[in-house]
Amino acid sequence: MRIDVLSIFPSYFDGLTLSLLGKARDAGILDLRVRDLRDWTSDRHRTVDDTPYGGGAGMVMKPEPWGLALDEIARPSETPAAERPTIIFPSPAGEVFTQKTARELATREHLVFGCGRYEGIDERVFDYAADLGEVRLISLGDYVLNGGEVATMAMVEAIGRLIPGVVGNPESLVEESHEDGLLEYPSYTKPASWRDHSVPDVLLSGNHAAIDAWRREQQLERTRRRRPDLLPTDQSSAS
Ligand code: JFH
Repeated sequence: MRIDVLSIFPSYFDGLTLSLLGKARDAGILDLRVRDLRDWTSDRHRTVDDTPYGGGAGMVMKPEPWGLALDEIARPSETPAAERPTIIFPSPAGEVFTQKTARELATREHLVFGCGRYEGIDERVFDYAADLGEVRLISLGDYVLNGGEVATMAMVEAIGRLIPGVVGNPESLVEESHEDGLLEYPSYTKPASWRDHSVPDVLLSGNHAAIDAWRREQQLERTRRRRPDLLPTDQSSAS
């Protein structure tokens, strides 16, 4: 998979090139390229923002650098049968990113992430990008960040670990693929007693049927308490 990131703060992404995703890159599974949007400016100040038409607070990202960058990065590939890229713009006004989104995006050959700053990007950039590929505006969650970089890092990490050969232990991904939409059961390791807190006896019993039943019960209980929105409602499980 190829992932291009466009940002005015490319050094934000230095952390992504470490550890898990670094291994995928070394193995040639993931080609991650982070580019500075200002490389597509031509004025002395490398300007990427301007005042909003219609007034209002803050600045908006100008379309021209985005257009030139997308022409170079998202243009149709030299490879004849290659897929068009999926072009993702993190946005507080986008569809919410979930594990389902990550699984879907992990099947794509080429992702381009456009990281906005200020109050966002001139709307025409999204229209133009739709001529080059599939455009997705995606929100990391219902809170406002200062720009698209942190959202892009979270998405690249969530997508990257789903690419075959990226996660060290493929068994953990097999387990996730059988996911039931419940929260995880609690995990413990040695010692069996620590600072007056002991590991539940059932986990030391060697009774695997009892362990499976206990874990399932824990998942249900934790989901009911912390994330009741994840449980099927009478409505969604009716008929
Ligand atoms: C981003 C920013 C918009 C104005 C609510 C009402 C008015 C500040 C680019 C993603 C998620 C982001 C995100 C993604 C890209 C950009 C800052 C945008 C407004 C806010 C103020 C610029 C933020 N999940 N949260 N935030 N900003 N809006």
